[in-house]
Amino acid sequence: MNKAWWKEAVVYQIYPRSFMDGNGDGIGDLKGITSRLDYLQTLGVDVVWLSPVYKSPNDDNGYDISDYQDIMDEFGTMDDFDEMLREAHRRGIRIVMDLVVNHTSDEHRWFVESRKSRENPYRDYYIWKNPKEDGSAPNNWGACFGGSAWEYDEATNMYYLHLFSKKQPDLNWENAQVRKEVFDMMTWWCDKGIDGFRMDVISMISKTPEMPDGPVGDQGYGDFGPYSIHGPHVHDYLKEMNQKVLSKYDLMTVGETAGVTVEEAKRYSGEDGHELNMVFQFEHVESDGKYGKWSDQRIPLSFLKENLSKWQTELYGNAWNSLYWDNHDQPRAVSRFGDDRAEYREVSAKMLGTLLHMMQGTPYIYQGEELGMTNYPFQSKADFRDIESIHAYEDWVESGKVEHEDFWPCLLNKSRDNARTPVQWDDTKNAGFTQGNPWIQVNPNYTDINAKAELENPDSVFYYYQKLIKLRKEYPVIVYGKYELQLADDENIFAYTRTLDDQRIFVVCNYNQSRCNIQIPSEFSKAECLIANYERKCYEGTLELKPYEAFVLYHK
Ligand code: TEU
Ligand code: CA
Repeated sequence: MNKAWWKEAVVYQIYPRSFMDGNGDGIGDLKGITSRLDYLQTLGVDVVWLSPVYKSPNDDNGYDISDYQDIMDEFGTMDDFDEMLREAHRRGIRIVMDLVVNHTSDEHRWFVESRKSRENPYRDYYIWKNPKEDGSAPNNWGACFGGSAWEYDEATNMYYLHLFSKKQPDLNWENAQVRKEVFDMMTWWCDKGIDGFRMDVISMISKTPEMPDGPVGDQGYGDFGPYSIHGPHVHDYLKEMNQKVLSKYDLMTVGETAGVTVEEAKRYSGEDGHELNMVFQFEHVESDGKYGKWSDQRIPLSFLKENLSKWQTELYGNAWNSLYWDNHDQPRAVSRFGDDRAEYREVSAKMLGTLLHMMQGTPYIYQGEELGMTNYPFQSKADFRDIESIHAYEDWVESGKVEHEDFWPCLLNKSRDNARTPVQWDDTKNAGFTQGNPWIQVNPNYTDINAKAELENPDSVFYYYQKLIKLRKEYPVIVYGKYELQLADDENIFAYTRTLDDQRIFVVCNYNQSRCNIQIPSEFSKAECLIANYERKCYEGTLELKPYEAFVLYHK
């Protein structure tokens, strides 16, 4: 297996709107990020993935870009960006940018031109189709944020495609000119000195030209998936991107590839390096739907074990994993996979950190995860800011499909806004995030859960994460070792070994609140304990594991 810096790195995701407000307007910004770089250095992360900071009308919080080479007014200026980049590099932290090129904003000048006339030179930058004979949309596809994926445009009597909101028209990647614009723009950022790209829904850039109807789902719309995910030319386009841009710089690249299978992942991120370094797979976070993606269930251990082990085993030596529990589109890890009740929040957050960080792949920490931040107790629809959550409530409840009582717990459990409440820095007003009015509410538990308190407490989740990161740098077996699931049928324990030459680690995590027994294999009876979330003197023989107990044993 090839060695690479991005295989040894730990990534921290910043959602700028919610990270730190530098000027008191209630919205996180670039100066705010720069002011907290010391904190990230203390944590020990190597890379920051910055969610979009480009010019945007914020229909989808920056994932709708109106100028790829300018900064969103609310986040500051290009000078602020350059300063942040410089200050990050000075601390040995690399910056990976979000690349959102499946679609632009409808306010991007390309689209403003494109919709003017059928003859406009930018017309073919987007995907336009004639109405059906009765005037209806060209096919039955539904958009990710509700409604049809087609929007009628009166000026030219045609529809344009938008897989997300109608303010996010899809770019036409079949047009060589579009690809050239995107590659030039990427080159411009690389020349500025950025260190890589996280590529938004990159698996969707190639559509089957015929665009047939998809199988009809709960909402009455057809699924575009079979004709837009891993479409006919996606690998050609990424190879071209690699050849024309990526291969010329020392970058880290990660594709957001909803719907990816192991086989597809090997194509996107094969060791041969013709496309991307790694991809995000979604199976372990998207398997729990009750109403579409909405659900109120905790993901069962048996599923996690089987699924994560599959990715660990099948990509081994072929492609590289990215490891994550949460991000800006997912609920908080400890609330979803752990237990956020006061008694268990810290131990279960540490257990989840152990389970993930000892696996093979590059770990991603979503802002606040290192503090064990929790989901937000939303009270009513008015508390939501996220376009997806608001539309979901309208489409499921206000339409009369489902009772409020049935849907509400699912929305609470999975809303993207759970991840988007401000980072809790201290116990002063607004958790120290802003002096103004925050754009989204601060979780009321900030008086207990905040960075300042955790930095003062050697047993905090923060220092546990710091140690996990440090261990990865000290023990090559954590980066490169071969994974093997242990105790496959145990109903409480997620255990596995990693092996690199004569080095072995044994990772033990009690996923549940119930106590349970484990027999430590004699091979590990004289082993060293690298990290643990409870104090325990001896790791030999039969142990009774406490709720959410986790530890890692090492020998060589
Ligand atoms: O998300 C892509 C994606 O696949 C979404 O459907 C995601 O699964 C959904 O938000 C979860 O319900 C990316 C970005 O991460 C997201 O923030 C954007 O809204 C979306 O693309 C459009 O750019
Ligand atoms: Ca601000």
